[in-house]
Amino acid sequence: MIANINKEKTALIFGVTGQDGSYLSRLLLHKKYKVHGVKRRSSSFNTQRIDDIYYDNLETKNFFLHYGDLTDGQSIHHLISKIKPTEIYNLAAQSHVAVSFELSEYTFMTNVLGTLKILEAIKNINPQIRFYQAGTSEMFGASPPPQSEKTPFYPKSPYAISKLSAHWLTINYREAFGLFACNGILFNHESPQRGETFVTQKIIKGLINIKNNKQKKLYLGNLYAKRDWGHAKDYVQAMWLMLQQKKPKDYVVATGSQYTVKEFINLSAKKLKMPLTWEGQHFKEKAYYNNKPIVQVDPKYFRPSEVDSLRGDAQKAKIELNWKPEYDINKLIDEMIITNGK
Ligand code: NDP
Ligand code: GDR
Repeated sequence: MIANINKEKTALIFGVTGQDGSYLSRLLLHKKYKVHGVKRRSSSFNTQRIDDIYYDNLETKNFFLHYGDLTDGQSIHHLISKIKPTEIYNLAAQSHVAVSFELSEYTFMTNVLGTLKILEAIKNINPQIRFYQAGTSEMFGASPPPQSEKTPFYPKSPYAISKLSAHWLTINYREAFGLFACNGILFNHESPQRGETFVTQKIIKGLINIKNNKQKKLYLGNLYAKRDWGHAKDYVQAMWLMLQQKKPKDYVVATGSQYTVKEFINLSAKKLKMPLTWEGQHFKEKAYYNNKPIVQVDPKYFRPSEVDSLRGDAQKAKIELNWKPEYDINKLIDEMIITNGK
C-alpha cells in the first residue's frame, strides 16, 4: 500500500487550457497520473479544449482544475503547497509573438516573473519536484539554421527575450539550488487545438471558410518567413520524457524540416482542392482562386522585427530521450483540415 502511494505521480500544469496543456493532460492521464490544471479567471469560458477531459474524469477523480494566475505569486505558492505535485509543467505564457510588441510589460510579468514565482515556490516548498519550462525556438531568432542546443541565442521580440530570461532562470535554479529543472526548446507545433490567431490555423480556417463562401479573403503578413512545424501531440511526449531522465537537461524539439508561410498556404490549398495562382510582389502579392483574389498581404500583420528562418536539429532529444515525431507536415495539415470540418 505504501509503495503504491509513493509511486503515485501527480502533475500540476500551468497553462492547462492552452493547446499544449490539453495534449499534455491527455498524455499524463493515459499514464495514470493525477493531473491538476491551473486556469485563469476569464469573463467567458476558456476551458473548451479540456472540457471533455474534465467530464470524462468526474468519477475517476484524476483531473482537477484550480483558479490561479502566473501574475499572482500567492496563488502559485498555495497551489503547490496544497497539491504536492511530483512534476510541474509551466506552459502558461503570453505566447503570441506579435502581441508581445504591444503588451511587452504584461508579457514579461507573465513569462519571466511567473516562471520565477514557480521556481521560488518549488525551492521553498519541495526542491524534489521536477520542473519543465516551455522554452522556444524564438530564442534563436536571428541565428541561422539548423539551430541546436549549441546555437547562440539572438531573440528578436519581447516574447523571445522574456522566454530567454525564463530559460536562464531555470538553468540558474538548477545549478544554484539543485532543482530538477529542464528547458524544452520547442520549435513551432500546431494541431487542431491551435489558437486561431497563429498562422497555420488562420490559414486552414480561412481557406475552408472561403471555399464554403463564409469569408471573402484571408489577410496575412510576411509570406516568406520559414518555420519548422511539428504536431503538439508529439511535442508533449518530449516534455514528459525530459522529466523522466536521470539528470535534468535542456533539449531542442523539432522536425528538422522547414517551409515558408506561402508553402504552407499552397500545401493546404492543394489538399482542399483549391488551385491557387499567385500574382504581384511585396505588399501587392495576392493568390487567386476561381479568378478571385482570396489571399492578400496586409502590412498590419508584419512584425517590427521578424525571425526569418527556423529549422531545428533535435539529435540530442532523439538520442538521449529516444524521441521521434510521428507527424510530418502533410499528416499535420490533413488532421487540421479534417477536424475543421472539411
Ligand atoms: P497557448 O497560447 O495555446 O496557451 C497558453 C496558456 O497559458 C493558456 O492556458 C493561457 O490561458 C495560459 N496563460 C496565459 N497567461 C496566463 C497567466 N497570466 N496566468 C496563467 N495562465 C496564463 O500556448 P501553447 O499551448 O501553444 O504553448 C504552451 C507554451 O509553450 C507557451 O508557454 C508557449 O509560449 C510555449 N511554446 C509554444 C510553442 C508552440 O509552437 N505552440 C513553441 C515553443 C514554445 P487562457 O486559455 O486563459 O488564455
Ligand atoms: P510564431 O508563430 O510567431 O512563430 O510563434 P505564428 O504562427 O504567429 O507566426 C509564424 C510566422 O507566420 C508569419 N505570419 C503570420 N503570423 C500570424 N500569427 N498571423 C498572420 O497573419 C501572419 N502572416 C504571416 C509570422 O510573421 C511568422 O513569421 C509561435 C508561438 O506559438 C510561440 O509561442 C512559439 O514560441 C513559437 O511559435 C515557436
